[in-house]
Amino acid sequence: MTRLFKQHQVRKTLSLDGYWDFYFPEEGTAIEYGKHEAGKVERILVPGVWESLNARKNYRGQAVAVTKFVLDESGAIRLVFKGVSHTGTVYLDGEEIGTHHNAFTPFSIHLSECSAGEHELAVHISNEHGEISALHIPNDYYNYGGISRPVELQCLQEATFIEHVHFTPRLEAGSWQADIKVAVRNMGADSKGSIEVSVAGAQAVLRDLELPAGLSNHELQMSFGEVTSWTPETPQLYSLSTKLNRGDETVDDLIERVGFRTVAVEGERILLNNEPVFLMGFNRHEDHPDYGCAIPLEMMEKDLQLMKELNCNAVRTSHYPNDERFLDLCDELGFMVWEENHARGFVLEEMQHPKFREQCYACNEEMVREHYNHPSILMWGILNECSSETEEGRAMYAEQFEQIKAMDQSRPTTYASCRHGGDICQDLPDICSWNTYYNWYGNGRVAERLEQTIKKQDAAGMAGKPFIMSEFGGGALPGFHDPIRRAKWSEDRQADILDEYLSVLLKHPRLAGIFIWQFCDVRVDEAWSMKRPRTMNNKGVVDEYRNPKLAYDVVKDYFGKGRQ
Ligand code: ADA
Repeated sequence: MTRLFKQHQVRKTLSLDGYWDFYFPEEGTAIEYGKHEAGKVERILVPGVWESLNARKNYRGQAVAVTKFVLDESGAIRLVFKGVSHTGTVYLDGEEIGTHHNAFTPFSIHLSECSAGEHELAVHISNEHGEISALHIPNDYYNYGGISRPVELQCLQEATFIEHVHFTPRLEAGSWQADIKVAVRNMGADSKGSIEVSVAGAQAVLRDLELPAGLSNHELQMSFGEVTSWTPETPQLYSLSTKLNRGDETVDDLIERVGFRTVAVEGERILLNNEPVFLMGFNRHEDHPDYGCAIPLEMMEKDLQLMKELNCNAVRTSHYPNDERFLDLCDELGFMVWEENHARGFVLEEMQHPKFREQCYACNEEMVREHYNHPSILMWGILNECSSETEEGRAMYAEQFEQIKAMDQSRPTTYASCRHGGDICQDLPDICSWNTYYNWYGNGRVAERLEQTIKKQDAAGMAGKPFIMSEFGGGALPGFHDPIRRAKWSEDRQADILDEYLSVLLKHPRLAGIFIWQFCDVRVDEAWSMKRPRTMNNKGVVDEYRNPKLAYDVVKDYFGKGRQ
């Protein structure tokens, strides 16, 4: 299942999930498409990662994944990959048809003609580090290999189809309006058609539209009568149906799910539907020992139910765009989401990787374009803990914020900084966010250190803007207890660290939100293993199997009481 709702009634879709044949090289790390059948074959369930096989637990390299599908009728098609980890080149019947970098954003390939009958679809996949990727580097989480999110075949009635629709709600004098943008891709010759949009009982039609070859954008405004606003307490969703018509015939459609809500920043507060909100939640990685980053839907739901039980209202998708089914669940369950692009902890030299700019640009574009309609996403984040203390780094932060604002003016922006010594980018985002580990990496007192951070960063450009504590926490090895609660890595010490933090943060008037680092323990790269016992980042409040640690009840209690 690629989404939690049906996206098409007219366009035919076929899931390509299921067993795929993965060919691995016998020795070394290289395998070539075309000669792959000489390799060793394993069947892997898609979505899935090869690390789910014990024999491939530590395999970093390449594979060729192959499946077959049958087309009943010839015609235009679209292949949609929701996530290939991390770089994939796609072949249809032996011919290269596309390539994509970055595990955490979807991509699609459209073809104006594909014959009826059986076809072979193959993806040459790599999860290697080095030249190939500026974003997937050995990191404090694991870069898995595989087809980690769903794959879908779409059979188009014509070579013209609705590529995406963006819905932007506005609240004007107490009544809801919306700006709607429809992007139509025409793979054939210039033509004409009409677009019909319906949502929440309202309808609009754009008639006699020119649909030139390539991509064309069409805009309209709509007004609404009685609708229920989307809030964490009332996460009301509406179906937005868009049809492409030729005369009386509907030749293509796209259904999205939207919510009526606005997000704004006013002084130090974040406003949802003009009311201040306080974000209280976790940083969450997509990670599980059995599934890697290819978390099944049921597991995503379980994570969110646990977060509900912990009285959270928010989640940060650290450190990359998440599976859209997770975002669908957040929309339904009323979570407020900070979604961010894929970049963690780059020093300047890493930001100067020859592919960094282009890969970040693509990631931002795909993230905003594909996740635009989720009402749960309240803000876009970029470049967690990158080089915001240098002029060169600043230029990249500025450029990426500009790129995002050009695509979406309806959401505020932020980035999580740890450059306490000399961050020079605090003027760039709408919201300033800081990662601090006052009583973990250091032994400071939270109350005192927080005042110092606020004073310093207010002077450096944070004054007058919302301030989010985007990370804080400490590590605990599951089952390790220290009766006198002093030992680092004990569950007791972790519980005390969070207790001290939460007692201070939830009382402090300057904060607009807090995100604990982190929800669950996650696997890290081998390169991090010497500072990460068990080769895991152990700062989860639940372990990697989601079993609660001592800190669980502490957090539940504080979040239950909320802001003091
Ligand atoms: C950083 C970083 C996280 C994680 C954390 C930690 O703040 O953003 O990804 O590495 O530190 O556990 O130290």
